[in-house]
Amino acid sequence: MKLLNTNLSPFASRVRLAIHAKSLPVEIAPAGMWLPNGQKSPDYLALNPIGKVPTLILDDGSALPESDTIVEYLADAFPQAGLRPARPQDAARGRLLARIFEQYVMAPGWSGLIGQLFAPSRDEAVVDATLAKIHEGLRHLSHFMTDEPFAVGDTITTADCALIPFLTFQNRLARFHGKNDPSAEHPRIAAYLDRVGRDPVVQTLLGEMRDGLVGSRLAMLLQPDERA
Ligand SMILES: N[C@@H](CCC(=O)N[C@@H](CS)C(=O)NCC(=O)O)C(=O)O
Repeated sequence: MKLLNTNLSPFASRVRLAIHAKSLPVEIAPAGMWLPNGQKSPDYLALNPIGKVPTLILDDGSALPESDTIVEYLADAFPQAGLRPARPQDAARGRLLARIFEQYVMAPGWSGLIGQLFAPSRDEAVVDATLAKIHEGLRHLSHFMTDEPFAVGDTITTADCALIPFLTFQNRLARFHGKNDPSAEHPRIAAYLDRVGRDPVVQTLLGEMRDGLVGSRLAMLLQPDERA
């Protein structure tokens, strides 16, 4: 199996966290280097016409796009790895946490913040309105989070694979716009990020995401002390 990857992508990072945390036998290949012209090349689009990263190439050569689907596939393909909690109610809460983030935080929030990255001048009203939606979604997320070591239980599961890269990337977006980390305003989420940030595998992932930004078109998301 081969993951067509870009390190800075929070979506590809979702899959890499699953691979790293469970030492899954999946080769990680740069989407932009493996194929000429990267993810918009005819070859890549033939595999994944959506043209987004990541894509997982299965052993039979077929292509699986979409980070949530890929992680769920890995959980099914390697059941012994424990990517999905064993108890149905725990597995459901894990899916719920990832879904709340995608549906009620990312969907109403990210296009506004990302669009403003490239705007000739920042529209504060758009940024503030977008952040208000993000905070509403984070309040919903917070409601269903617990004080367990990871999102569900004491090991990394599919929910962490979504929440850790997404929350971290979102904090970078808000910082670029001169705002506080959205996660910092939600104590349960802030405590979660603090806890998981001490895990060596998570540290590796966050380092990869940071390094992936260097020299990229999103390099403006690096903090001044990360640019050296
Ligand atoms: N829903 C997709 C989103 C993937 C996505 O948006 N990837 C970005 C990289 S962070 C991308 O490939 N963007 C290029 C584009 O949209 O043309 C997933 O979960 O995998």
